[in-house]
Amino acid sequence: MTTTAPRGGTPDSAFHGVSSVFLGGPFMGLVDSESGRMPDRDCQPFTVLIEHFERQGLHVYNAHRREAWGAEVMPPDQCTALDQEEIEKADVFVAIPGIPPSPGTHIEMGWASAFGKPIVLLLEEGRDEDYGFLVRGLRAVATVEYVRCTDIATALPEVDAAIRRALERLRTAA
Ligand code: 5HM
Repeated sequence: MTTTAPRGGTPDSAFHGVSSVFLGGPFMGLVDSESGRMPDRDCQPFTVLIEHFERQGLHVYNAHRREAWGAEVMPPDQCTALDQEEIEKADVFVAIPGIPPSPGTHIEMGWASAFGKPIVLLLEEGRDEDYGFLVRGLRAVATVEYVRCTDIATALPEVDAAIRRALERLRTAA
């Protein structure tokens, strides 16, 4: 497996040498069958993270926003190819694996680890047992930092610290 310690990056990014992040998480399971969109409360963790990262000068790859929160869903072949391409391009991978597990996000975690990306996984506080063994054990084979929280909006400093730890681990390993 290769590691891809980020190089370059925009000068104004708050994370040295990092210019982009891919943000994954539960999608189709959250789309309301009547409205055809994710309810606002389920969009909130993504919008909070997207705005937080963009304020820090990062380019954010995110399918939920790209596909209008369910209103403009791409066909499977298209979103799969695009997501894999964007994860390979991104300097950092951040994801919410989800309870219940998001199938697409689990595939993406596999890609991100195989690409050697620094990974931050956002887990629900006190629910470790509800995550798959390979989610909890991903740190054994990849550069993974876990953040456990109940409200992502109040955990943003921890998310940033976890990104920095993952980047540092990858740089020292390179
Ligand atoms: O299986 P689920 O829908 O929860 O998968 C969500 C993940 O797959 C997201 O992180 C997103 O990047 C990707 N995805 C996508 O890009 C998933 C779907 C639908 O499953 C989609 N576009 N239309």
